Amino acid sequence: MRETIRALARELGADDVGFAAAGAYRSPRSPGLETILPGAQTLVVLAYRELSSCESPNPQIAMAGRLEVMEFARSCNYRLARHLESACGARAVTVPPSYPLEMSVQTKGAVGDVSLRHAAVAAGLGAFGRHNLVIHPRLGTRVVFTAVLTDLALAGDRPVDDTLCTGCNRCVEACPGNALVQEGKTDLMACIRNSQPYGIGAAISFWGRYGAADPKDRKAMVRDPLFWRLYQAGSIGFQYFCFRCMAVCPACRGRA
Ligand code: B12
Repeated sequence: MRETIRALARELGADDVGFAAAGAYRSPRSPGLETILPGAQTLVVLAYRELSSCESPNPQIAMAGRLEVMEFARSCNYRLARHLESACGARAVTVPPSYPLEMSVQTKGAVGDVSLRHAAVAAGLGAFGRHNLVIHPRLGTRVVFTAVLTDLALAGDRPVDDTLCTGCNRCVEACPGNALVQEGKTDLMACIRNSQPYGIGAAISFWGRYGAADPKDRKAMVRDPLFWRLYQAGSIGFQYFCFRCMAVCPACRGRA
């Protein structure tokens, strides 16, 4: 059954598929899988190649590439989960590539209900690199993950044990926010400030200033490109303006 599921996911368009038994998924800061799907047994983790869009100096084009892969991956997630339910008699829930997320000041923004990096590592789809991203043995760092969580018990894949990161430090040097200086820990606020200039922080600050402004200044504020960007972000969702740590990573490039 494992190989049928793997073949279906590949047919749907996933570049790679791995299985992790629920017990092999270790993400200390994440909620237990049981709280997401009672009786959860297996994470089917899917990997998708990120396009060269992530190299584009044009932020709209770079983000469009991400939106495309997320839309594609979401559709595959749904189809795979449907198959697990209808053909295998299992219960299945989909794990989104990004939002919706639990969001609060305490979590410094947003925390995924399932850590897809830890899920990918547990499913044998890669290993952590210096940039705290997961490097896939063939796709390198340019890879986006999703998962389907199911109560179907399936054997897990073996974790990748070799170090895929070459330690070249290009990600650290290229990070415009200096968010990767400390090894093994991304400075989340430094990353977000730089990579999401029209994210929640910018919105809170804008609306705070708007509330305190007089009517004449308010008129000028809503004509400012900042407001137009914030408006657009409201319909797009999280919008990244930086892909540097992914784009500069030389690991496994050319093997895709
Ligand atoms: C929210 C989020 C962010 C937020 C984080 C905010 C926050 N408060 O956490 C911000 C905006 C910072 C962010 C940035 C980026 N993100 Co992001 N993000 C997510 C998201 C949606 C949830 C992450 C989360 O909450 N995890 C929960 C915590 C508990 O788990 P974790 O973050 O995976 O684990 C960390 C720690 O546990 C610790 N850790 C624990 N054990 C170990 C062991 C080792 C050896 C190491 C080194 C670290 C480590 O380090 C981990 C990595 O920082 C995930 C998707 C998902 N659902 O997982 C994508 C995701 C992690 N992001 C991704 C990407 C690509 C990015 C960016 C490159 C932005 C972009 N342009 O796409 C940057 C990279 C920053 C970096 N180099 O670290 C990809 C990573 C793919 C990959 N190849 O690994 C993911 C998996 C999305 C996806 N569907 O593929 N992200």
